[in-house]
Amino acid sequence: MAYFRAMKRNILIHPDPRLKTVADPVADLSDDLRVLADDMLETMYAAPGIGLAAPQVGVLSRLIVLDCVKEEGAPPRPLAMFNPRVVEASDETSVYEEGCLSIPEIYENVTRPSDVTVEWIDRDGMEQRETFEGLWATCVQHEIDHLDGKLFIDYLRPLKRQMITRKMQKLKREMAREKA
Ligand code: K2U
Ligand code: ZN
Repeated sequence: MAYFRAMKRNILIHPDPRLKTVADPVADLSDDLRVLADDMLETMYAAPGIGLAAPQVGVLSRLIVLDCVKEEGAPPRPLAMFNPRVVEASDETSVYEEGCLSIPEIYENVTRPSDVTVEWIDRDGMEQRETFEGLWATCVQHEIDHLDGKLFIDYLRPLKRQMITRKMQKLKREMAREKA
């Protein structure tokens, strides 16, 4: 068993065509994909964030990681989900002020089903099925949206979305100037 050191990855900033692309299903689990999941978890914790999807680090595969444990001192619960899909969603909805590591410093209210049942393949290749509520439900839906090229700003009114996109384009120009 080769041991890999996790390595932080760069997070793509909106607008970027890779963030609007539907990611490909994972055909076979591999050590490379497990390394990617570990790198994504390290990147997520460092951000900090509570979720991250592979397209956000430029990999168009259906893999997300999340750890929405909020209680201080509670043990972390890092989850890696391959080919996750929502199989049931409550009619009841919740509103949460969402952010996104690919759209820095922007927070807007998004309404989503309060509870979702998700099926996925875990890092051992086992089929998993679990029902999430609260922040976990919001986060797993936000991440699965990323796999379908959908960003939380797509739920906002067009004018507001355009304003945010222009703001991100300005930020990217400034970041590029700093690097130059
Ligand atoms: O996908 C991402 O960009 C990671 C988001 C996931 C997320 C956004 C909104 C609501 C739940 C999850 C990052 O975690 S944004 C940072 C953050 C941290 C704590 C709570 C909410 C958002
Ligand atoms: Zn996001």
